[in-house]
Amino acid sequence: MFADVVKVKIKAGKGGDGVVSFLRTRGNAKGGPDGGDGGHGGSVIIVASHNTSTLSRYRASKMWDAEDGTNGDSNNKRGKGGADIELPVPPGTVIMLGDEVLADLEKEGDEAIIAHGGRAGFGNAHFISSVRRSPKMAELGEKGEAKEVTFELKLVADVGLVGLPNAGKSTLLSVISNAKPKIANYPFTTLEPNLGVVDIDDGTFLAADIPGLIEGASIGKGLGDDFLRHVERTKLLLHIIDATSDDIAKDYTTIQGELKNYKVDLSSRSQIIVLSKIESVPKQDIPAKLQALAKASKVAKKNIHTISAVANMGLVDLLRATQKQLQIIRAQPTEQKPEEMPVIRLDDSSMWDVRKRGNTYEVTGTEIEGFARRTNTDQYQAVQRLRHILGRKGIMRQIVRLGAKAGESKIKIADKEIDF
Ligand SMILES: Nc1nc2c(ncn2[C@@H]2O[C@H](COP(=O)(O)OP(=O)(O)OP(=O)(O)O)[C@@H](O)[C@H]2O)c(=O)[nH]1
Ligand SMILES: [Mg+2]
Repeated sequence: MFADVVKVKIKAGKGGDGVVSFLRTRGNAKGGPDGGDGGHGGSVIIVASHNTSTLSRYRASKMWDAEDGTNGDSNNKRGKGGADIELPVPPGTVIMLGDEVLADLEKEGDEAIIAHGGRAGFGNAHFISSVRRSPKMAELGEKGEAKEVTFELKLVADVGLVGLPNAGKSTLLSVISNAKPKIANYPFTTLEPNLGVVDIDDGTFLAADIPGLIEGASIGKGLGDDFLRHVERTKLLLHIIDATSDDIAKDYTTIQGELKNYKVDLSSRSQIIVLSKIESVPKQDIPAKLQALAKASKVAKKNIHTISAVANMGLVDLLRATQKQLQIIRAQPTEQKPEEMPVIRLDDSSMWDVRKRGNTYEVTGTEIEGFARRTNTDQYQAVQRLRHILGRKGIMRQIVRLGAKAGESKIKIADKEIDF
C-alpha cells in the first residue's frame, strides 16, 4: 500500500549566538573585542528524487530537525553552521501548509527550502566603532522556522479506473496488472487506491483503481470524492459499469455527475466506457444494454468495450485500445500552462507599527522584531543599540507621540521588553 498524505513536523536549526570577548595577551590586559559571530542554523530542504517511491518513511518518523548553528567564540572564532537536512520525496509530491501550497515538486531534482535556519547573532567584534571601543554586547541567534506541513503525493497513474462500488474495478486491475487489490462482493471493498503496472504488447502504463463513487460523493456521501485526487493527473479514465445492473444509463450518468462536480471537472477527460461482468448476463441482453449506454453517453456502440475480468473476455482488446488512446494523448502537444505570471511581492519587512496598551508600547514589524529577538536584553549596550535602531527608524518618535513617559513606560517588541 502506498502512502499518500502524511503530516510532518519540521524544524530548522537555531542560529548560534555571538559572544562578548576581549583579546587578552601578556602586556595587553585590555585588548580589542574579539567575540566571534554564531553559525547559521541549518535549513530543511525537500528534494524530489526517483530513489524514493513512497512517503512511508515520513509516516514512521514525524519529526525532522535541521542542526543548530554553534555559538561564536573568542579569538574571532565564528560558530559552525548547522547542517541542512534534505528530505527526499517522490516526484509529484506537493508540500502544503494548511491550504497553502508551499511547493509542488513535480520532477526529479526539484527542491524547495521549506524552513529556513535562524540567523546567527553577531559577536561583539562586530560592534566596534570609533565611539565604541569596547562593545560589551553581542546578538543572540534567531530561532529556526518550525512548522507542521503536509506531504501529499498525487499518484501519477496514466489510467484511472472509476465507477460505482462493486462494479469490478479492483478485479479488472488485478487481472491486467501486478497489483493485488482486495476484491469482495460488497460495496466499498477498496478503501485505499491501488496502483498497478500494466504490460501490453511492447508498452507499459500505470493504472490505478480508487474506491467506488456514489451519487453525492462530491458532497461527502459514501467515501466521498476525495480519492479522485489520485486520478486527477491521469490522462485517461476507464469508466467501469456493471452489466448486471438494472439501470445502466443511470449508473453512467451518476458517475459522470460526480466527476463533473469534483473540484476540477473530470467528466470531460478522455474516457473509455467499459461494460463489465458480461459473462454473467444472458448474451441476448447485451445489445440492449449497449444501446442504453450509447444513448446516455453519446459514444458509439462500437467504441464501448464489453469485458469479463473473471472469464477473461475482451481484456486484450481493451488494453490495446487503452494503449492506443494513451499514445494519441501523449503525442498531443501538452496543453500549455498559462505563462507563470511573475509575482511581485512588496517588501514589507521594514514596515512597522506601534500600539499603545496601557503604559506599554507594542512595536510590530518583521525587521524590527528580528533585531529585538537577536538582542540580549541583559546587556546594556545591546539594549542601547536596539534603542538606537528604534530611533533611526522613527519608531521612537511615534512612541513619544503616543505619550510614552521616561521612567514609566515600557516598549515591547517580539518577546522582549525594555524600558522606554
Ligand atoms: N461474474 C463476474 N463477477 C465479477 C467480475 N469482476 C468482478 N466481479 C465480482 O464483483 C464483485 C466486486 O468486485 P470488485 O473488483 O471488488 O469491485 P470494485 O469496483 O473494486 O468495488 P469497490 O472497491 O467496492 O468499489 C466481486 O464479487 C467480484 O468477484 C466479472 O467479470 N464477472
Ligand atoms: Mg475495489
